[in-house]
Amino acid sequence: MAAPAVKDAPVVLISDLHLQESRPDITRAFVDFIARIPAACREFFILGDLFELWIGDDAVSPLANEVATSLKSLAGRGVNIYLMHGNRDFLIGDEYAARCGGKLISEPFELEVEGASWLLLHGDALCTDDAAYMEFRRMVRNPAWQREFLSRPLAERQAWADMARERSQAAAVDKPAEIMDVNHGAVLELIRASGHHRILHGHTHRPAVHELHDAGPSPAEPATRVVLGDWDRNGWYATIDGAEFTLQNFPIPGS
Ligand code: LP5
Ligand code: MN
Repeated sequence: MAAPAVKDAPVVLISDLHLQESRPDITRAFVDFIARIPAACREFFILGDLFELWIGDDAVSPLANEVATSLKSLAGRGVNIYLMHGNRDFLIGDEYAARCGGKLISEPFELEVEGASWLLLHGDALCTDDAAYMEFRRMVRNPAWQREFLSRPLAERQAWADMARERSQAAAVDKPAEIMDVNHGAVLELIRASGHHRILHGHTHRPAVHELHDAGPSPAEPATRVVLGDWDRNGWYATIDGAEFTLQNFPIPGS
């Protein structure tokens, strides 16, 4: 069956592909998706967790090469590519972004499009009820910690990353589901402090469009929180075209 067309829009956004050697079906779906991005697209955002794990740009792999080649071809079609860090691939550096023909952006990123403005994030920073994660995040997002980590041999970095994954998976078993979602107060505070009434993020793997009646510019105009889905059985993306936005998904063949 032919893959569905990717919706025509000047801005296309994805997140949470968690690309890894053990899921070649998702890598294929990604490469195919990139090839199908319509000519109308001017800006393509990857809002974190493109990779399942990233231990440094010097960890070359066929997967990293294939992804870079695919994105570089999109850049060659005149599309601006923006990469944001996720909680799995926050060690992606400028060198790999350049190999993809893209640019690293920090969060929250203000996206101004004709007719609307959006605040883009990975989403993990809003999960403030997860105290253990917040502590882990503070440690690994510290530039000094990252410099020290990246100075270690690749095999040692891989061992630390595997250990962190195991510990994270074990911790998830005991965490109530609400803790692993965004904290509503943190969302309201972000909206208040930024002045943006439209936010879009991934991370939680709970794709949805939320209307926030307690945070809009007026009671009649709710704020909007769009959550991208992770790529597993389906691939997810959002589009923005002026004041219009959509959240789309399509089946991943062989998943
Ligand atoms: O991504 P997901 O959904 O599985 O879980 C996240 C949070 N977990 C993480 C950790 C990552 O999964 C694994 C780390 C990737 C690192 C790549 C680079 C190498 C770094 C090496 C680090 C030593 O992001 C999870 C959240 C969940 O999202 C939902 O929001 O709950 O948070 C945790 O599980 C945190 C744990 O509760 C506590 C931390 C465990 C890791 C301990 C490492 C200890 C290292 C000590 C060094 C002195
Ligand atoms: Mn994530």
